[in-house]
Amino acid sequence: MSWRASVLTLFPEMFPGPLALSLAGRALAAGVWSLQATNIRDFATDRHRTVDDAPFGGGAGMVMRPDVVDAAMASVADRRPVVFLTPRGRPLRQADAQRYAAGLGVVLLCGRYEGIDQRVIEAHGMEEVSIGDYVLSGGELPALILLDAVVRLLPGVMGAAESATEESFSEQLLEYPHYTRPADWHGRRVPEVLLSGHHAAIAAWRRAEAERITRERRPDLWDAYTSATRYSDGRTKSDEHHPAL
Ligand code: 9D3
Repeated sequence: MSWRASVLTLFPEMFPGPLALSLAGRALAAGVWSLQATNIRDFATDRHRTVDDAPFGGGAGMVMRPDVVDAAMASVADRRPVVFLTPRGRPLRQADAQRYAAGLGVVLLCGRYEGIDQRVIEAHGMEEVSIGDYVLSGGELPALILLDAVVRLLPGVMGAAESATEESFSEQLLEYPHYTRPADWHGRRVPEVLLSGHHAAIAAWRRAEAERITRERRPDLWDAYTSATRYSDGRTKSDEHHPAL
């Protein structure tokens, strides 16, 4: 059996969307994974196909009904983890993508409105996941992003060359700058060391640049890196507290 994604959404036409045009789309056509988008509204029971209602306790906005979401869940649920995409979830990490890729697949629940009744979240032991601290209009684009992050990790989706590059310090740091021909573009020269053919010097320059960019842009990643690794000058974080005499 291949890796299976089921998506519960009020906008099933958004799937596979842009994924069909990429690496993930080729893998989908090749049968490496499968995608099933289910319209939650198909599980409403009233004449108007209502999926939401006013919040108990009052307040603005509407809440998705637990009975409708549960019926949609029952139509797909098996032993796969259920991920509810929500702005209040834990931030999605590469480690989560790796964990999902190693399993049978995922059931992705996309919220709309203010949220989903808490009881159905708890009843199904859902993992609540966010893709970052900005406000979107629903969980569908986050679901597509999660799928893109996971599917590229499935066996046979990416070439060995690309997957092999994610190792050692490079996976903990932002990328160093890249250059290609021409060596002089509108008077902007490629850094001389990259033209030198001196492989050790090139590797050292790239690592120093990756460290500089990470320190400037992502103090959170820099802290994690310096707690675990050697700087390009060979010192460690603990050397800062025990300077050489
Ligand atoms: C007034 C409180 N809002 C929370 C910030 C309510 C709300 C806003 C937007 C509830 C849902 C949404 C729609 N967003 C998602 O469903 C969503 C999301 C996001 O907005 N940002 C980052 N990750 C995600 S995952 C799902």
